[in-house]
Amino acid sequence: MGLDYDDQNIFARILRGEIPNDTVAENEHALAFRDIAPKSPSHVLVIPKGKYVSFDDFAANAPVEEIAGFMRLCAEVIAKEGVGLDGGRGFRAITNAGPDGVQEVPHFHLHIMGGRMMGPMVS
Ligand code: IU
Repeated sequence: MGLDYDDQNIFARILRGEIPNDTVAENEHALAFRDIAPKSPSHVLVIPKGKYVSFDDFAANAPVEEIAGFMRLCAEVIAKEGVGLDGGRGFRAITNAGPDGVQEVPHFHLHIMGGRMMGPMVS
């Protein structure tokens, strides 16, 4: 593990089953669930089950099997939501990190958003 991790953050509590979530897909290494305040018709968060604060923490410190499991779950979500380029219209995948990235929840998560044309990337 890398950066200091807050065990009481909301996604840690979701992973422990203390708070319900609207699960889209799950595997050994990651969980995907619908964002509680969706900003697009399809808005899914994919989180690793390990304790990683942010993308840089995950990319630097997660074992490769965890990274692979996480990425494969992202692919499953994209296919399930019908937004992949093999038939769908595409999507945006973003992650916010730290104060400048305006990250609210300090457990690494990837937003996968689709179902509408996205606006400018930075606002
Ligand atoms: P951010 O990348 O950390 O800024 O985004 C956190 C997201 O987590 C944000 O889109 C919230 O709507 C979402 N979320 C959630 O899905 N369930 C929760 O209980 C809480 C936040 I708190």
